[in-house]
Amino acid sequence: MYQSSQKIKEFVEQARSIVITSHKSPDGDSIGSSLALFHILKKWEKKVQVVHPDPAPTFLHWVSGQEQIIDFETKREHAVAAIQSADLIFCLDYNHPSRVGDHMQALLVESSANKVMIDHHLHPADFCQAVISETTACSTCELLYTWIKDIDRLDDLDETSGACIYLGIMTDTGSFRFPSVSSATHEILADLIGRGVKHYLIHEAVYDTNTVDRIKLRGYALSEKLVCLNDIPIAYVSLSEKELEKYNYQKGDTEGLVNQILGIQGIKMAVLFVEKEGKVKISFRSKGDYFVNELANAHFDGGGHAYASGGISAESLDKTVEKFVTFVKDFIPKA
Ligand SMILES: [Mn+2]
Repeated sequence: MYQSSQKIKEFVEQARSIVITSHKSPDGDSIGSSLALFHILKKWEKKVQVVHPDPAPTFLHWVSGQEQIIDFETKREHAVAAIQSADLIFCLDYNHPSRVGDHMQALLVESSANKVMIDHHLHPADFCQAVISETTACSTCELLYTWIKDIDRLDDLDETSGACIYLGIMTDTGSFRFPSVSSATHEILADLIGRGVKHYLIHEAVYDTNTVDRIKLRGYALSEKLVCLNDIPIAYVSLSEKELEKYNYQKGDTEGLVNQILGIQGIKMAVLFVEKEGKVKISFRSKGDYFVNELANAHFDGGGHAYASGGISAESLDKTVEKFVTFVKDFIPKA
């Protein structure tokens, strides 16, 4: 990693116009890493712009610098101009150009700028001149911090950029609970708090943002719609478009609901079916020797990680659930 770190530092020193990009459907790690790097490069008096494929979700609007993100969806001309004039492009929290969406991907691929990847996802594609790709890292923010440390510039991290890094680590680790969290992760967090980061405000800003409708929808889903299958440790919830409307559904309102189902004692696989625009979106979560990506892949046109996958069905909500109940039996590990 040390060699790549130095090379990236040289790229930055030579660059006249830097663009920071990240993947579609921004999350805490993509926004956090992009804006942390943005604040640092500003300190180095670099010309730097952040260009993302689509706008940040409202629960991340508080992040310092968020309003300066140029998103390709609503500020296309500005975004195109920024990418075309860049001589250095950072690709943060993704490792394949397709992750930025068709239109932005074409621009990215055509650009003759040097490209730098900092990422922690599996199977990186070969499209960057300098790469930090560590699939065991808990987040891109952790790798970004390590880069800054490697090039001996930790003194430039302050409360603002530190909060961005804290955000990415917190959201990508389910608040520091996943196996990807190491002692090094906690050392980084301790250092960030030492630099003035108010960790409790970040937790509040991200997690204490429920609307009354959202809480009621989740209450309804869990009290009225939870189904635990007989004799097997699998539970699911299905929600129709009508039910969502009743609670004035907003994008993100069912976020994390599937994890709550997985949190039931003894449950090894949790599934959430949500009817949207005539299709059914499916979220799978699991633990132990239950691997949901195989099921998602075999029957629901999906895939993902072993313990967290997604799928889609063009059949009705009822039919989809019925199909799931039938096929899931083939994916129960033999004792
Ligand atoms: Mn990430």
